[in-house]
Amino acid sequence: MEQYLTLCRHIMENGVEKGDRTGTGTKSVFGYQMRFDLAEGFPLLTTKKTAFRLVVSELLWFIKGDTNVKSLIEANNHIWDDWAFEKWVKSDDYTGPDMTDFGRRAANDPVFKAIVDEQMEIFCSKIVENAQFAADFGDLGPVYGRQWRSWPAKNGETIDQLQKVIEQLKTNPDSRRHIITAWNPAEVDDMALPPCHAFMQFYVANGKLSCQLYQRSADVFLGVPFNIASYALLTHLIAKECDLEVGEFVHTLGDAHLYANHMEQVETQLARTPRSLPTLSLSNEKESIFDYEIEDISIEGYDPLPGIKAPIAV
Ligand code: UFP
Repeated sequence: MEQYLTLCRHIMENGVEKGDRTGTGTKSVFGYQMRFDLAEGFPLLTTKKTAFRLVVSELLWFIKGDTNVKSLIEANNHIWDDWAFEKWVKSDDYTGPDMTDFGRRAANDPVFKAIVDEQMEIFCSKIVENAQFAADFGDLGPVYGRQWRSWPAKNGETIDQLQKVIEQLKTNPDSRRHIITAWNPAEVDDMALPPCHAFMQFYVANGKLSCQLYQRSADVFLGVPFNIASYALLTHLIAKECDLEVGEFVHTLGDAHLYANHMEQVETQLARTPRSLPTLSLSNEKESIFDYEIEDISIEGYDPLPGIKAPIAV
């Protein structure tokens, strides 16, 4: 995972200071590419403990076409909570303490953070216990799952991009049209967060499946380690279904940034030495990518350095 540390160093040294939507401030570069040979091991960051179980439950959630945080919360995955929570606290149904700009305020104020945490707990219990509340406030809009599996087409029909790509990889591997796009201009405004990992292409050569991702916006400290692992896993799952070996994951970034409040954490990480990569273990019983459950996917030989906490910019 030297590639990842090189990216962090590159932004530290060459990034320009740039304002951003969240008001946090970033150091940013535009246009950057990393390549990971998936045969060399599974690219899960070793210089910081990265929660692979969250990668798995989120990816399976995308693959199933789900866009509601309910099933993620039930899998004890809270990475999308903030975006659903934001919708709730901005609605007329919300009657608790003022949550304006809660992400940034919580990052700077531990007393306020405790109040946010309390409201978040209430929110998560309501999502799990109350189906109507989950329908009203758990859905993130037409995000990844919807675009991958049921992109709205003409006459009310939908396009299953993932299924189509898998079929094409099996029947016409040389095609240069193995594309899945989550960036749907007609629906971007209805999404809780417009897709960051927006456009992917698959490629088959010498019996190996490679994947390239275009990520328009990359929170390099918090988001990117997850994004790398997620697409590496997706490539493995599709390769297995198509009877191919894994090739490379090519990660192309648009606005690649380090948030101003992640700098110390990045320095900590850069002072660490990467360890050997883990390997992925997949259940042999699943025929199709659509049949996987969380327990079918695990990582072996993962011995990372300790986790490093950092505030997320909402
Ligand atoms: N972000 C990622 N990876 C993701 C994801 C979000 O890095 O998978 F969902 C970060 C990028 C950016 C923020 O810092 O979230 C999205 O903000 P914006 O829409 O303004 O680019």
